[in-house]
Amino acid sequence: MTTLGFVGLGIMGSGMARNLVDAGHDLVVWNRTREKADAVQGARPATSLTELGWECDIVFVCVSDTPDVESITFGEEGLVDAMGGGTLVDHSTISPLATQELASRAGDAGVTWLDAPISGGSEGAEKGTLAVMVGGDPAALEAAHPYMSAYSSSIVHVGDQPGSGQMAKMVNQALVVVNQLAASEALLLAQAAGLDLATTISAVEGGAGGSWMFSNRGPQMIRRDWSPGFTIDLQQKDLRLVLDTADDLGVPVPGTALVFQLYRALQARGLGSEGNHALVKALEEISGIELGG
Ligand code: NA7
Repeated sequence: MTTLGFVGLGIMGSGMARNLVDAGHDLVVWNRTREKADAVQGARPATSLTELGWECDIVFVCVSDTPDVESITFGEEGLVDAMGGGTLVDHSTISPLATQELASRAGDAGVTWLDAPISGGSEGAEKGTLAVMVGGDPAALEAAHPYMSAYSSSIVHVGDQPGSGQMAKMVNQALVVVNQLAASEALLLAQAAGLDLATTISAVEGGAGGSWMFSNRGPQMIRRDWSPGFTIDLQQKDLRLVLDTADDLGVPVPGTALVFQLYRALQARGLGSEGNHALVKALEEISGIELGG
């Protein structure tokens, strides 16, 4: 039986790991804060990254940012060296350029690196309906695919070149935030017009203006429930990557740049741990209109 490992049991990773256990896979887990590893019932918590690396054939990683992936894979405990072979599937959203370097170093140590960022929010991780965009060796993906299906309903191989998956995620994040901006201003418009907000969502979500953000985060926004499916702080980390990548490629991304600045204003107000749909608060400030007000 293939032994799987999962490193990083935050909002996304915990749901994904639970789905792997529910699908009957043998799963070893590790998380910096140990309690989150103990909370995944049916999985075996490892005492160190090294132990996890020794035991596992395929290791999934889902941590915050580029330096975090670097420290887990090539830091003191050296997950990649401990694995010594097999496949590492990085579900974190990190720099495409750094991914190319990490994949090359992993290859030198006999480990195949797939960059496989995810989209679909905490709901997607819980329900097993994430979209995964993958870069790297297609044969390694074919071998990992049956396990990844436990938490994904869409797995697309974007390219053989490491970093291709991360590039596709940049595209995804530009769509996410511009749709979030659209959802925010549309709901404020409905509020100012005196429309019933829930009814308005039902009326328009199936039309040409509908989006995942509008259907999933719109109802949360009108309840003023700012709990995160994805935090503003992590969204900003991704937008920095999008802006840097677009700058390198010479592509103007005015919508993404505007949202970056609006989130910056919310971070300055100490709201970085709220969900990315709290973007509407920046527009409420500008307009003097409050959802549900
Ligand atoms: P969360 O809920 O903030 O979880 C982040 C996870 O990453 C969590 O398990 C953290 O451990 C772990 N982490 C962060 N930095 C490190 C370092 N340096 N070493 C070890 N572990 C670390 O984020 P999400 O689950 O929403 O998102 C994860 C990724 O998916 C991110 O790239 C998104 O853009 C997409 P902790 O529990 O804090 O000890």
